[in-house]
Amino acid sequence: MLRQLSRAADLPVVLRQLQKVGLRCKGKQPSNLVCVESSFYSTNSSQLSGALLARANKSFKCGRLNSSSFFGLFQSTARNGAAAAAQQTNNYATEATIQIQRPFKLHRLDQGPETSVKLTKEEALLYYTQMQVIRRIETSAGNLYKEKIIRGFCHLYSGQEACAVGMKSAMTDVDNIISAYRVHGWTYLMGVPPLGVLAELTGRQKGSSRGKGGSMHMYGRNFYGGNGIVGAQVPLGAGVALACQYKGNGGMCYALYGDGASNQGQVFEAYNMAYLWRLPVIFVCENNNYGMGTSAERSSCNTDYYTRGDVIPGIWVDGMDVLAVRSASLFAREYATKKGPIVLETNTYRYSGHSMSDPGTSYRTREEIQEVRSKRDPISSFKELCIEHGLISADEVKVIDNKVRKEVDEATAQAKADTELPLQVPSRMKMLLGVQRVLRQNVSHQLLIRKASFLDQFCKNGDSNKDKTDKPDKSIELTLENVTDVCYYVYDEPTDYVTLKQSEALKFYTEMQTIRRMENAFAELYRQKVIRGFCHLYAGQEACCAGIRAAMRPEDTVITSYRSHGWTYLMGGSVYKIMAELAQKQTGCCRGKGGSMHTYAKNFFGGNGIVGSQVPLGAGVGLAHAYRCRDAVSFTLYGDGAANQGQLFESYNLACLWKLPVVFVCENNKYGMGTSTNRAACNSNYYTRGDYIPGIWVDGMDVLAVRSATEFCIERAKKCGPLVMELETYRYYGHSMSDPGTSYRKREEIEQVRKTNDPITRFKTLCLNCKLLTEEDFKTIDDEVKKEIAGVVQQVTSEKLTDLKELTTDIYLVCYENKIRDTVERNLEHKLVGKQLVPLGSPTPTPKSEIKDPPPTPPPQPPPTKPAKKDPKDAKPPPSPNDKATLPGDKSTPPREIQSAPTEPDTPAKPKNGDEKSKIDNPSKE
Ligand SMILES: Cc1ncc(C[n+]2csc(CCOP(=O)(O)OP(=O)(O)O)c2C)c(N)n1
Ligand SMILES: [Mg+2]
Repeated sequence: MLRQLSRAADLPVVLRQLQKVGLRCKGKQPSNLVCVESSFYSTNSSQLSGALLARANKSFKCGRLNSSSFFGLFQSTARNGAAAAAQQTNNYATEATIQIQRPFKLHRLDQGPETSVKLTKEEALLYYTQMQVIRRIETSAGNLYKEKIIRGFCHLYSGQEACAVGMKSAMTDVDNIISAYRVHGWTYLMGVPPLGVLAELTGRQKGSSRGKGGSMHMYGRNFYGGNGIVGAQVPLGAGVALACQYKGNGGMCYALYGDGASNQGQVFEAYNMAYLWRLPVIFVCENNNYGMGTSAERSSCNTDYYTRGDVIPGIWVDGMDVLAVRSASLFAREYATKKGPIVLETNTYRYSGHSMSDPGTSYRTREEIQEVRSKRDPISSFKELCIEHGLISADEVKVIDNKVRKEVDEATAQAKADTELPLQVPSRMKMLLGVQRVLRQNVSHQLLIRKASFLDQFCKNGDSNKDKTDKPDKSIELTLENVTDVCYYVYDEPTDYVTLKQSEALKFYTEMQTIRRMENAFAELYRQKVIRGFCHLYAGQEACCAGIRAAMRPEDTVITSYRSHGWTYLMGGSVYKIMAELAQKQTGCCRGKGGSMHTYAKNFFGGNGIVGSQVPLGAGVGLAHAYRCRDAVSFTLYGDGAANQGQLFESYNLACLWKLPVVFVCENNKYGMGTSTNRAACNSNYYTRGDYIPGIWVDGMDVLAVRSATEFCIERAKKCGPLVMELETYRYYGHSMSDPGTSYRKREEIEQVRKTNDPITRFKTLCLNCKLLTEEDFKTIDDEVKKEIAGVVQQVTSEKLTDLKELTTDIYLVCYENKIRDTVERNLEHKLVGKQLVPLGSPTPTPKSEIKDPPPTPPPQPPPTKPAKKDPKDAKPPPSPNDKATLPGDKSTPPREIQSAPTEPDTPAKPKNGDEKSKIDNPSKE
């Protein structure tokens, strides 16, 4: 019977049965029953939804289904007491108009869901019963778990029932749902009887997955299950919606996830594609305030989850109010099937711990739980509302409660008594285990690390930013126009009034011209097959790196993608070393083994070949700056294509939450390989996509605008945390040398940019117009640069290729092991206490308040002392797994080498002895 209540398709069958046994409803014409029956068949509805009932009744003009009749249906298998209660219902209201108590909050919507809703008696009975069944199943599951009859993972839904019941009531037969691991309730609502749920939990044959799926893996028609991997179901849900769109069946998909999962990159990727393709998907964030034991505030930079879909509209709804959820779901369904994705945030609460192994009271108080139970419980508050409006009587409630308890108890007993499937490891599973083993072994071989020992020789004269001229410097004042724009949360903005010195102008021009000619030379060498493999050129984008570099301080760092030659040069690499690297010569900056995408310099964390991978690394570098109390900013660059990647949004979230000194720089050159921004991004205003992170749009073809914006960003990032700076720019060559670059854009488009917006020409014109530099000055620089590049080309082409024997040297982790461990230990030698750096293990106890609230400005760093080069023999042995990091005030573990001067960060320590060798041979021992 309870199963029948969850499936509208069964209603006609039940009605027929009732007709047979003469349990006809008082005052109800048989035609009404027939009419309802046919309406359900004709709409092929799977849901006994109030909304659908209403719709069906309206279209068939057959009046309302008598409330007592429905309750009669419910009673058909109930005992006499329940039947008696039903008789009393005739004195009660059959419909009420109810005002939603907590108002909806809207994001990017002019109009929201209905706030005044109708509730019929049938609906009231249905929702109340469904919520009670879910609660009872969960209570039973909790008890079975304590008895150790249910084992493994088990996540209960008690407290959240109104979300599922409200959403279900808005579904039609062609709609779908996919959720996370908290799915017992949904499984029941989607047609599995309580026995199917409970037997699955106890691992018995009558379980919905024959006892092999357990708590997280239950399915039903149009129900794509529980999914154990947090967030994994969200892109899948978008995929199910794509299937609906593809089939054109008018259906949609609910993709449910929690507040914890909502910070996952894949959620943002799913948002992006869903909006771009206008998929009929309702993203539902069930915000129960905790992701395992982490409160929403501690995990999310923005806890208004309904606003986090970027351009996707969103609705906040009280998830403890089944009618509010129903109203929002009906609205969202209409929206999703007509216009595309929408986000619902259902604000709810779970009473149990995260799973059965979590008591749920270590990160929140018992009082908090008790308060929600007593004031906002979705079932009690709905019951009170229904009684208040005369839709259900107290007796009816008792009847339902008894019936639910009895049926769930019976199902529990059956689930316990049922048999298990014979325990065999299916052969496919055996195969998987084998594959897993192989994979694990491979991972240890893949721990590659970059070799940076060449940096000292490689970086020319240290800081390339140093002015080279001693001439008295002339300067001009300029007003920049329409070159920057700020987005929300930035109350001040970069200055438009800039000063440009003659020396700076010479430097800008020289740098940009060198990069341009260097890239042109690489293109030519590529055609001659001197350079091979991947090669991504930066011509057209020179103002981006030159502008940022000019504003950077020596301590600031940069990490970028594979389009990195210009940056390598500006961070201290010589044209010669870069070119030799690309041409696989031993004299290259990575001895010819890194190639175009893997070049490094001091404070330059390289080119990175995996699209977007440098973004979390850049955030990590920002974290290191903060951790070491350095006054440095991490410039983290990526392209417009990478800007849709999930890892980017994950990095934004943590950088914002922890206020890391990171400037996220999106170089929007209009194309990600051959895909234009408007085909790949739901929102191509990249500077607005950092959620709570402020953003700045900058004309990336104007080197002065970039410099001004960067100066602003540095100051702000130091004080307040991350920013997003979008540089609008253009690349002249194809994506890489294997792409002619003209199949997805017209030659005229490229020509047009070259003619009207070239960063070098623009800068030259400006300097000439302001009479800061002369044609003569430019000619001199042009000639010098041309000569230098030509000389380097000649030299590099005549050199020998890197010997193949060197292929694996300087590559594997083990070569650098001591270096890494040394670094880690060195960084643990001091810690900020109050305003002072103190050695670890210092006897001075650290006042708690100082740990919690570090002062805004870090203390001055001790002047860098260059220690004597370490004798490899003195290299410390790697710490054993038993070694613990020592904290300030911790006297139990004696600090190691507290007094030793910090070692030079960039000096590699060599592998110590045979121990290391044995680790090379047996990496799996690690
Ligand atoms: C993870 C990953 N996916 C795909 C690729 C292939 N790929 C290389 S570059 C690129 C486009 C990136 O475009 P964008 O971020 O705009 O940078 P741009 O090349 O324009 O500088 C793609 C898809 C890759 N290298 N790594
Ligand atoms: Mg691009």
